[in-house]
Amino acid sequence: MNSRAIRILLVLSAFLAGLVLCFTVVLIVTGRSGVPIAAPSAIGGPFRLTDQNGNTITDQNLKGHPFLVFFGFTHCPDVCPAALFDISEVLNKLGPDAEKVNALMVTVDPERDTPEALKEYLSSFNPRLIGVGGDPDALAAVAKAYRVYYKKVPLKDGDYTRDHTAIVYLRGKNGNFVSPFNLKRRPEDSAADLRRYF
Ligand SMILES: [Cu+2]
Repeated sequence: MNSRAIRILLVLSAFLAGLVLCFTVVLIVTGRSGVPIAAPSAIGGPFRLTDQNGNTITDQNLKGHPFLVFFGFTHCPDVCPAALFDISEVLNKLGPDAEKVNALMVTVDPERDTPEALKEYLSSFNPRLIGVGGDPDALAAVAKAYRVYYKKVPLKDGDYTRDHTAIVYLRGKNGNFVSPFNLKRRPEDSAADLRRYF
């Protein structure tokens, strides 16, 4: 074997060793979470709950229009009111076209968020917003389907708050999952984005 062939072999083996290393790193990185990343179609699912007027609301009722959905609660100190405010701004920007979209807050605090409490709370925001409550087990099942985590956190005064996932999801008019919806931009930009799904 001449020296040129040896050099080529050395370069080749270094390249292969690098490939093996890369592959191992990829395996470690992707394997670390232990759970496979959910396919988008696996986020969310059918539900049968109660809106702030005491009427039954199901995923079937929402078909035909895209909808935004997030999980929250009326006693939330900051995240939920901010999300409701942002969504209201987007709906305001849509004007009459706001009728072509639905927006839901599903409660993670069914003990306090009765239909009456949801109705009272949402009266400060865009009237298109739907507050969704219902049976705690049914709500837990919906949250699980959306990969939403929530937990009761006791406060010093004997009261409690809730930790919760605060992602706003966009679902298409067929009920299919589209993506998390970005509200960290100008409301007119969010509104323009939503129009693409009418
Ligand atoms: Cu909140």
